[in-house]
Amino acid sequence: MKRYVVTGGAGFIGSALVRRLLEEGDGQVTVIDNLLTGKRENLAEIWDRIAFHAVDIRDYDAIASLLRGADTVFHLAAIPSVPRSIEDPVPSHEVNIDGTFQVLRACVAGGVRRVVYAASSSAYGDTPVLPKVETMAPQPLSPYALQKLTGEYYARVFYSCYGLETVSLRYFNVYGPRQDPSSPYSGVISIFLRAILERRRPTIFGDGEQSRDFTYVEDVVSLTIKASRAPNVAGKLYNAGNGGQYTLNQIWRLLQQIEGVSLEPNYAPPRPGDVRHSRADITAAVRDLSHAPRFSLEEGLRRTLEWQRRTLAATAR
Ligand code: UD2
Repeated sequence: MKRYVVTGGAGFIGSALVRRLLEEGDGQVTVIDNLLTGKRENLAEIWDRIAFHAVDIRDYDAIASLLRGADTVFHLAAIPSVPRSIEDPVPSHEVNIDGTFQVLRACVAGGVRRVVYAASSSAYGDTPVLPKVETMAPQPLSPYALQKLTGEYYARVFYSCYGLETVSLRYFNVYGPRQDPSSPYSGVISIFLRAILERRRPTIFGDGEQSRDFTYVEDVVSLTIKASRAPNVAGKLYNAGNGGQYTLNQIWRLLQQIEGVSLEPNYAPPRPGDVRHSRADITAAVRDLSHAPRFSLEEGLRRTLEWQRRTLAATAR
């Protein structure tokens, strides 16, 4: 039986991927996660169906034995967040760059068939043209953006130099159930949803007219699995976005409508390293990977809101 390894599999996106791999049922699933930002509870009801290892990807010896002989390694382990990488750059540098290097090296040594690497849309920075196409020159604006870009370059070089099949997917602002709203470094949608449910005013950094291609987690998971199977994509890079573009002000207005409340946001100075506008050109992913995003922003927001409502109610009990 095939074996899949998901690094960062106890995280928000990783645990959604693990669930989907189990649903598809054609292989065993090993999860590697140091539980720094990941959580065991993200895997609660599937815990007995996976092999879980609380291991850090910077520990080569520990990961090498776990990656050996795997069919596919989905490398999602990372320390996310642009502001976190600015305020505390050492851990994110070590995990996102050194950790990725160790994963790739262990995959070569262990004869892994393919690695799918979770890259980031932040690589584009503020290049003026929208939508962002993979052929554009990257322009990282933060340590986090640079680190994730370095991971892409490493992935490509491990294909050209060692023949390891790698595919990089630039995830575009992924949101959905299990995204933790409690940290200031969390994705903005999770923070906004918690605020609206608690009837609090959110803080918007800047004028709120910055825009993002918010992508629902299940669409990213589908694409990630497609990237692990598609022919003739080794060494390549694809945008993993929805193709849409919403400002933060639009998102907050929409949430107020859905919940039937009126709450004026607090506006604060823009964050350093912040990108102004982001939207994916998904032509290449549609063509080569049969990418087909299914979730509109409204639908994704409603699902995520319901998950947060249930979680809040459960913790209040
Ligand atoms: C970047 C990447 C994204 C992913 C993510 C991982 C871009 C365009 N996107 O997301 O693909 O790799 O990093 O962390 O680079 N904000 C508020 N109020 C808050 C929180 C955030 O106004 O309480 C703003 C923030 O200043 C930014 C926007 O919301 O303008 C989105 O911030 P985010 O942290 O959700 O994600 P972002 O775009 O840095």
